[in-house]
Amino acid sequence: MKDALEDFRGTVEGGAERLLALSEREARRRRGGGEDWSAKEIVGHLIDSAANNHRRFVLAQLKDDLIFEGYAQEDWVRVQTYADAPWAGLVELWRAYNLHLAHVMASAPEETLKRARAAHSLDRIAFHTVGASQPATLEYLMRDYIDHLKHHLAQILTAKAGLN
Ligand code: NI
Repeated sequence: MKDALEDFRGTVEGGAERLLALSEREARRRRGGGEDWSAKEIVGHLIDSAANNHRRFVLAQLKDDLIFEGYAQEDWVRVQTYADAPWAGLVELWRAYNLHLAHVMASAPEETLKRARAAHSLDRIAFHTVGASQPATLEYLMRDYIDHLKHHLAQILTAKAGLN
């Protein structure tokens, strides 16, 4: 987990720098294609993911199972009108929230991270799901959170490269 966290901090710091290079106009532009969130809405979605997983990362250390509710992702983005929020503020919140989550992840004891939990909802809420009949770990949930973040970050940064 230690290596993953070093890499994660680098992704967040480097990602924030590259995101801030987008203009307000670029950040508002809908990308078209299958998923039509703008960069602002994708970062908003990642802030929602951070908030929901923050709770999970703490609660997982206070109970035996890994059973958590999902959340209505599209509705969360719509209700918060991320498209109207200033870009630099969203990126700063995303950066700071994730650096705190890196701290939370680093603070979790190794034996808590690795403990196999038979009862979990990762067959429904994970980015890369775990079958309901297989045990899951908190470390898996944390790594999965990082994979989800990288997936959406790449969507924004790849789209930007394609704009010029
Ligand atoms: Ni997502």
